[in-house]
Amino acid sequence: MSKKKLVSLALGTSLVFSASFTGTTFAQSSTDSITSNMDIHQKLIDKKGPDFLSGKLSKGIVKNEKDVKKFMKANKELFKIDPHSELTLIEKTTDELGSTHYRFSQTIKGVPIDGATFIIHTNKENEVTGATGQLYDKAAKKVTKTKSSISKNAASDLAWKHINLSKSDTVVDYQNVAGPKSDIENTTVKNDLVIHEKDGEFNLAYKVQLQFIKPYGANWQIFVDAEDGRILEAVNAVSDAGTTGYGYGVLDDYKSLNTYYENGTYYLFDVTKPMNGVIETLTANNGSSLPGYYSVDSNNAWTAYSQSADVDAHAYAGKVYDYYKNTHNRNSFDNNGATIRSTVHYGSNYNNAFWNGSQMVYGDGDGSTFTSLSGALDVVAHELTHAVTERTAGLQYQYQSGALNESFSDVFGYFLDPGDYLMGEDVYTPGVSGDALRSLSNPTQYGQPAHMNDYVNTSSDNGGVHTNSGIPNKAAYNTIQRIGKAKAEKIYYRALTVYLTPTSNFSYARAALLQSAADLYGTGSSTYNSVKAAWDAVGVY
Ligand code: ASN
Ligand code: ZN
Ligand code: CA
Repeated sequence: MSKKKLVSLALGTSLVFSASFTGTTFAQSSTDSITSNMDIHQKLIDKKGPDFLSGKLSKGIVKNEKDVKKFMKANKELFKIDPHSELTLIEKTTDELGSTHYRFSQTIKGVPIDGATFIIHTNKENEVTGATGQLYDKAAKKVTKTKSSISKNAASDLAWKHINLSKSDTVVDYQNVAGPKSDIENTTVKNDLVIHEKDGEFNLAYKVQLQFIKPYGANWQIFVDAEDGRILEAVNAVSDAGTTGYGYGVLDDYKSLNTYYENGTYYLFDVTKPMNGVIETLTANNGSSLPGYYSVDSNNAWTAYSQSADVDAHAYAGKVYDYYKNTHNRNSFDNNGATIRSTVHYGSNYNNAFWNGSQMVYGDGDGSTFTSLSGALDVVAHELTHAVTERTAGLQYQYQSGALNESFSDVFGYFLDPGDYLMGEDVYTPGVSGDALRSLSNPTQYGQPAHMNDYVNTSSDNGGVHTNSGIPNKAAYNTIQRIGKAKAEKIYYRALTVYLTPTSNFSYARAALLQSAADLYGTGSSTYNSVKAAWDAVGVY
């Protein structure tokens, strides 16, 4: 990238360089005659001055801070800063070899430049043998303000706001949740006024450090501009806790898993998504209290039979998250990156799965009607879509709006698992092959109506929400058959999130889907006409 320059070193009472530094250089042993027995390594970072310099750099005696600064002043071309006004001694130590290390912070009017630590090393003869670290030669000119305009507290608030959390969100409730817990119980907030450098820009900033373990392990370093409150940079220094494991699902299929390591234990805790929260999987251990306990493993190989429901709930929740994010740019069910929690092994022989308003819950089935319900991607998609519906259309869970609520969950179950038009086939009646819970293509096969003529008037099942969903399901099947999945999913997502409301009925859904088709593909387009025909065919106008 940048050209290599050989730097010649002239030895006198002090060090003088003849070359100017414009590129990253690593030059070994100057060929210059004067430097005969020198071994000089240097690495220069573009325009920032020396980074690492070693060798016998001075002949004179350097015994104290004053001498160090004098030495640096004499080599101003190299160090490029004024040591008297810009260096603050942080620490002076002498090691067992008799070397002394003068550790400085570069400061502008007493405010440290974050990361600008510079160390001068001397040997036991008090000769300078090394100069290491980072100095910013442009800082003194560029930094004009060293008094902040906003308060420290305001900066902390802005930092929390930036990561979409408040301090109270990070307090661990050890009563309810087992696992990842450490002995650090309290969230720590640190806040210091510094000069922040990025890409040659210098800004007076509050360096706010937010350290916590819930909802994910974090050591955030957030630089808040001390003049206008802008976020200059935000980095979470904790990323190494996220790990990748593997396991086998309910159908004994191999799966890679995003897990989390802490204190010798792995958790089904996925921190890899761009969420505000995480994807986490817990187990009720066949009880009925929620959320239960984190699923744990000692070696990140989730291979035990008893872990298969946990493996699938976790992996499939991630798949559904990815689907909504990648296909619809929706970040989790609330579109604000909320934590997706699943609890498996709920109850005993429990033949159901549900979204309870804040998390997903899966039974293991009784082994004949169902096996563990998280073992089916369409079931997981169905349940998580209930959460999406709740936060968007809000379809009331009774009669026609309830049947639409059910239908949208089934339809997105198909979008996630488009190999067939069946729902729940992977976990339904493990002893019988080829059957399912419901079918979009042939609702009547499982006792559902497929046309308004057969609409079931009942007060059970909240007005037949799992029965009459057959009608909009069949309309969805007709639509997908005519226009394909890619267009259909765009239309369905748009209708759900933009047009449908809590009290929408079938007729309204038809209108909402048609409007979405018109928005996306044009009124009267063949796509639009296909949606129309799909609903005509089930008798909904
Ligand atoms: N598994 C069922 C569903 O999601 C639970 C329920 O009746 N809501 O539709
Ligand atoms: Zn449902
Ligand atoms: Ca299916």
